[in-house]
Amino acid sequence: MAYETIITEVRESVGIIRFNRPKALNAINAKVIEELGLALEMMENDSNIAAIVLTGNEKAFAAGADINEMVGKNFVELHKDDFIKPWERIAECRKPIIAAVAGFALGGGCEIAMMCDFILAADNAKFGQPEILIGTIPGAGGTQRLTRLVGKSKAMEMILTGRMMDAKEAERVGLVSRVFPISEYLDQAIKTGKTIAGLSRPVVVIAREAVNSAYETTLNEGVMAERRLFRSTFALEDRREGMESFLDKRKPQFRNI
Ligand code: DAK
Repeated sequence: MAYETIITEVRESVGIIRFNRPKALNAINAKVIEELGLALEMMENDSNIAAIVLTGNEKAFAAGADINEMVGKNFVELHKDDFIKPWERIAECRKPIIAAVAGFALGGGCEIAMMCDFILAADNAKFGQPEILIGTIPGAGGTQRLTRLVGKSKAMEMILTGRMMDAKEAERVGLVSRVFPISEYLDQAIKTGKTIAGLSRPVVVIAREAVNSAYETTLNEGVMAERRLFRSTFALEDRREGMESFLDKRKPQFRNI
């Protein structure tokens, strides 16, 4: 399918979605969100795809929501249009999704990266929630996800000042899982996607659900949920194959059942 604002590609079992508004540093307008939703839907329904990489270009992952589109909006319109719902689509993705970030990931760009399962960054990446500098606050989960990821002090400082964080700092505080040279970050993200794609798909789904429950529950509830999910892997042939192949000293042949 041809899109206007994104480019999609499939490499083996990894779907790749690139933001493609380079002149506007990949600023995210309604069309981007619409097309991103369609591409995710298509990749979720494609049984050849087991993991997704979401990326931009070397200058920008995305420099935020498109300010041209937001400038004329008023309170009633935002309420009426339910502006937030289509953005949350990324957080609801049913397959593992990796953000591969180079350059600017600001405002809504940073928020979209944080909706992904994890973030791999290039060494030139810059993260920030600069909404305060244009008279507003994060609106796509930034005050919540950034705070959970990096803690109150760092999140509050960034959100109150609009300061950008470089890749090194982002890795140190846990916003980013790994940093690579700019020449490697995308290949590394795709390679990571392929690694995940080579594992048992139902077990990957169960593992994601267990980690994600850490955001929504008390520790005790989360540990109980993990226990139930752990037990559920014992209903899978892939669990038996994984353990037996280890004991047989051979590579597992997962069949996703
Ligand atoms: N929107 C529109 N255009 C943008 C843009 C943006 N966010 N960011 C950059 N551009 C455009 C610039 O206007 C410029 O266009 P031309 O003048 O060439 O036509 C072009 O990209 C290149 O930008 P610069 O000339 O400024 O490039 P520099 O390298 O000098 O600076 C920069 C790069 C990233 C530091 C700077 O462009 C910048 O500060 N950009 C704005 C960053 C920002 O404020 N981002 C936060 C936007 S607010 C919600 C969902 C999401 C959101 C809210 C609610 N709901 C679902 C409820 C999100 C809000 C936001 O993200």
